[in-house]
Amino acid sequence: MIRMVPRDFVLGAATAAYQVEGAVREGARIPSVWDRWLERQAGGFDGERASDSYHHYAADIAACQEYHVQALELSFAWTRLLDEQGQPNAEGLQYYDGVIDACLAAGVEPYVALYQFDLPEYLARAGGWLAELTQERFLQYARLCFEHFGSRVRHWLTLKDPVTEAMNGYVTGLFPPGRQDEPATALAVLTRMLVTHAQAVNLYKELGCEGSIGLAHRAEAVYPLHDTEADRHAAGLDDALTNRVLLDLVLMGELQPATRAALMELLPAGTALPDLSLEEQTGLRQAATQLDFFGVNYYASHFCTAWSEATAGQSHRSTSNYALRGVSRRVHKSDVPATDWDWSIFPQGLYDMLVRIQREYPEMPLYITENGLGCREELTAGTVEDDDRIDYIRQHLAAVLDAMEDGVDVRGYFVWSLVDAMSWTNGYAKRYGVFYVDYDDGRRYPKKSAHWLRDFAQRRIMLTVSSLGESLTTAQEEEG
Ligand code: BGP
Repeated sequence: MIRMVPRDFVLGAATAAYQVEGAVREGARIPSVWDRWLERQAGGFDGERASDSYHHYAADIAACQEYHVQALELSFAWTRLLDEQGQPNAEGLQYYDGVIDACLAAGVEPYVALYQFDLPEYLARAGGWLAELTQERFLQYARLCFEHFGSRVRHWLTLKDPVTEAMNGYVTGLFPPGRQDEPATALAVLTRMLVTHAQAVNLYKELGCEGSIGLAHRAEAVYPLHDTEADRHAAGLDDALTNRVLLDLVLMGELQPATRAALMELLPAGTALPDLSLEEQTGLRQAATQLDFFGVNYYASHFCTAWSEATAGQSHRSTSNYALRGVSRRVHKSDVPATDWDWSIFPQGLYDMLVRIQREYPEMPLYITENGLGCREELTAGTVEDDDRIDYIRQHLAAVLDAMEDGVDVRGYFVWSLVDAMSWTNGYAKRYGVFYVDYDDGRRYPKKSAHWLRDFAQRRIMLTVSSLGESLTTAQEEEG
C-alpha cells in the first residue's frame, strides 16, 4: 500500500538544552541541579561539554536545512535566562536570539520547550517543584521568554516529560533528588508541575501571543503481562501514575473518578491526594480548554504483573528493570524485540496511545514530539550504517500513519535526536542522533538515517507491506 504523508505534516528533529549544549560555565549561566547531581554520581559523565551545541548550533541548524529537517524542537535552559534574583540574563537572551534567528534564516521552524529537567540548583535547594518560589520563578521565566521571543517562536512547550522527572526523582531515584519509593511525593511534585504548566498556558493566552502552546508527555503504553485479573489490575494502577494523572489534569483540568480511585488504592494508606486551591483548580480547567496541542514522546511500552514486594529499579542504570510495591513489576516480554538497553520496540504501543488519547479526551491536535532509538555506535569511514534506527523510525511512522487513517489528528513527527546527546542516566554510551557527534572534537557526521530522513521528507511517500510491525520501504528504495 502506498501512503502519502501530507505536505503540511511537520517532519522535524529534537534536542534538549542540557543534553547538547555543554558550556555550563559560559554566558553567566547559573548552576543547574544536574551539574551537582552528575558530579556526585559514579556514572563517569557530566554535562560540561555534552555535544558542544553551544558552539556548534549554527552548523546544526545548517545541517537541518541541508537534510530537510523542517522543524527543530529544542529547549531553553532556564539557568541561562534568569539569574537567582529572577533578573533576565542578557547573555542568555543573546545566545538564544542567535539560535532562533539562525533557525528562521534557514527556514527551520523552532519549537521551544521552556523546561526539560534542568531545574536551577538554588530552586532545588529551596524545595524544588514543591516550593512556591519555583512556581513563581518559572512564571517570571515564561513571561520573559514569551515577551522576548514570542514574535519569532510560534510553537511552545511548557514542560517535557514531567512524569519522568517526578517518578525518577522520587520513586526510582534515577534523577535528582534521588529519593526512592515515595509515590505520594512524586504525585505531589507532578501536580505542582502541572499547576505551573497551566498558569504558563494561561499567561501565554493573557499576553495575547500569536502562536501555539502545548506540553509533551512521555506516553508509555501499559499492558497486562498475562490476561489475568491480577495483571489487568496491576496495569491499570501503573497506567494511572504513568499516564492518567497527567492526561486528566492537562487535557481535562481535573482528575477523573477512576484515576482518583486508582491513586487512593496505590498510595500508602492514609495519604491524601494533593490539595489544590480553588484558583489552581480553575487555572487547570482553563488551561485545558486553551491548550493548542499535546506532544507525545514515545520510546517503549510496558508489560506489567502484580507486585507486592519491594520497589526496585534504582540501581539498574543499564536496564529497564522497574517495580513499584503494591502496584506492578514491569517485565520484558520475550517475543517483543528490545533495544541495547532492554527497552521494548513496540510501535503498536504508539498507535494505541494515540488512539486512546483521541478517544478518551477532548479533541486535541497531537504531535510526536520525541521518538527514536538509542544504540551503542561507532563511526566507520565517516558514517554510521544505522539500519536499526531507520527500521525503528519507519515502523513508528507507520503506526502514526495508521492512527491518522483511523481519525487521530497528528500534525507532525520529531525524531529524537538531531545529534547524539547526553542520556540522563546512560551518559554518552547511548546514541540517538541522526548525526553522529565525535565528543572529542565536536565534529558532526550524518548517519545513514539522516540521508533516509532527507529522502523521506522530500518524497513524503511510504510503501507499507501491511500494517503495524511489518517492514516498510520507501518508494525510492523500491525503485532503486
Ligand atoms: C526522554 C527525554 C529525552 C531523552 C529520552 C531518551 O524522556 O525527554 O531527554 O533523554 O527520554 O531517554 P534516555 O536518554 O534515558 O535513553
